[in-house]
Amino acid sequence: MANLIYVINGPNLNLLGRREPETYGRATLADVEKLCRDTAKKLGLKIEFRQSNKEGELVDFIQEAGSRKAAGIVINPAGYTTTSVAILDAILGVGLPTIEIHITNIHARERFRQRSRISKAARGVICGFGIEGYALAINGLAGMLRTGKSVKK
Ligand code: CA2
Repeated sequence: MANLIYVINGPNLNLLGRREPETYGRATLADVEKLCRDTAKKLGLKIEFRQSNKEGELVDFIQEAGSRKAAGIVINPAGYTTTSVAILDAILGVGLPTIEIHITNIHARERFRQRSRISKAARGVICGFGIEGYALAINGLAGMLRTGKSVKK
C-alpha cells in the first residue's frame, strides 16, 4: 500500500509515561500513536502502529510491512538497537526506506547505547527530540518518498 507507514516500537516502550519520566518524558505510547496518526494524516499517509517486547515479533512486523508493500518504516528498536542482527537483516531483507528513531540522545548516554546495529540499514536516524522525533521521522520519510531521494551512503 503506497501510502502506508509502519511505526514499530521495541521492548519496554509500552511503559512510556509510566516509568522513568525523567529520561523518557511523561507521554504514553498511546500519545505517541496519536502524534504519528495526526502527523501522517496531514501528509496523506496512513499508519500501522505496533509495539512488541519480543525480537521475533518485531521481525514479523517488518516482514509484514514488506509483504503489504508499505511505503516505509519508522522504527524505535529500543533495547534491541545494539544487538539485533535479526532486525537489521529483516530491514535489509524487505528493502523498504526505514528511519530509526530514539526518544533520547543515545550519544549522550551510556557507551553501550551508542552503537546501533540497525543504523546500517536506515536511510535516516533521529534521536534526542523526545517523542517529537516520531513526527520528524514521518515528515522526513514523507519527504524522501515525495522526491524519491535520500542522501545515499
Ligand atoms: O531513546 C530511546 O528511544 C531508546 O531506544 C529507548 C530504549 C533504550 O534501550 C535505548 O537505548 C534508547 C529503552 C526503551 C524503554 O522505554 C522505557 C520507557 C519508560 C520506562 C522504562 C523504559
